[in-house]
Amino acid sequence: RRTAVAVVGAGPAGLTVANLLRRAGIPCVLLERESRAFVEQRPRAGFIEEWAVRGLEQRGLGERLVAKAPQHAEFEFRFAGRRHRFRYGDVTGQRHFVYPQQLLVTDLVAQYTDAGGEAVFEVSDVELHDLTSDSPAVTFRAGGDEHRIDCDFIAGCDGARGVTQGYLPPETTVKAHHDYGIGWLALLAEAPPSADGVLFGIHPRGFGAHMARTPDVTRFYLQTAAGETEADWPDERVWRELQARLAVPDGPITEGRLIEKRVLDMHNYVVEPMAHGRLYLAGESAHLVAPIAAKGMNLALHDAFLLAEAFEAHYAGDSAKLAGYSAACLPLVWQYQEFSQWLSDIFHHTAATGENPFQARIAEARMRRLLGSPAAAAAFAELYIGKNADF
Ligand code: RFL
Repeated sequence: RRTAVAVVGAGPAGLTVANLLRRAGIPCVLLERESRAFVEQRPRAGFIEEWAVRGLEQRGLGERLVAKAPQHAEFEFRFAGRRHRFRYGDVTGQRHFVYPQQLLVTDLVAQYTDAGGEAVFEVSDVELHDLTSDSPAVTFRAGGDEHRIDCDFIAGCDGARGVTQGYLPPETTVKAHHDYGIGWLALLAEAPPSADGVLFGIHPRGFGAHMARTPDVTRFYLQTAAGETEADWPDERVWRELQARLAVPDGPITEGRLIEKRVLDMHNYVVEPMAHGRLYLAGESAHLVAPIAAKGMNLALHDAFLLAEAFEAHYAGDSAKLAGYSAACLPLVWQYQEFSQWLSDIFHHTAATGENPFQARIAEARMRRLLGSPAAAAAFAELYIGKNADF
């Protein structure tokens, strides 16, 4: 069997690439390890930046998202027992769209398959072949049989635990990485939101956050010490810490049944370049950014837009964009990595660590500057809402 582009992974990156290829009339096959039902229910991200929403909309992929997603243009820091409203929409004119990732994935799967796109779910043993030849191939197992697809290109969109990144040769690839040395306990509670949006609690006991998701379900995060697991966090401790870290005199957190409790390992990486031969990586297969600033899915969409455009240009006779694909993606990747790290220093370093308060005082100084200086606030807002400057 032959196609133009084999796309490995049906997350936001792979589904966007596959939809855009389909729309441009470029044949492709989408391969996904999980079932369709599984990917349509996997809860992860929720905040999509306005430029990414408009990018989906302009490409005919954002209609339901724009119609349904609530928009946020402000959040609240809770610091030293007080509320500090931060209205980034006023400064930037842009907003976040709050749309759970599984809804975006559901929309993108439907649009792709309704348009006759070919997808194979529940594949295993994906292997890539002949990447530096003109005709690479993907082999895999599905439905008990072995399959082979010969193609022109492979889009590696299989996320942080996929296989395609492993095909970048170590001699020509650099993997930059950073470990935050802490964890986040990611929680979903069957509880109505306690505020209309995002609350970031900056507290000597560690970071805590609240994110309104739907009228009945709220996401929370708690900073945990390195090595702690879910077993260290019985429900009673979770609620005690959330109430303490997000405390203000007049606003207790509404509690409810915890339906997700998962420690996230807080680390980042970037592989450079994001391509080898006929293989091009997009999304978390190429770069992982811990969910501190809610950047991961936005970057996955950015890559996907650029990769689809580069494939289209190639089939129209111009290969320059494919050659420049990795270099075009990486500047935004590094801006978002840098911003996440800067924010991490504020979020996590106020936690009392041992006897030396140096980092905590630095973090407090940054907080006061952010809240007291309009210039500092504007610079922060620009990065928080994302790609609206040429950096
Ligand atoms: P995905 O979504 O992981 O999709 C990869 C797909 O590839 C499949 N796969 C394979 N398929 C075939 N063969 C193999 N060998 C395969 N191995 C894997 C997987 O099953 C999967 O379907 O990667 P992609 O497309 O790059 O998208 C990245 C985003 O999912 C990710 O960046 C975000 O979820 C990160 N993130 C957030 N990003 C935001 O922009 N805003 C947020 O608010 C936000 N919140 C979050 C988040 C991530 C979280 N977790 C779980 C780490 C909140 C959380 C809790």
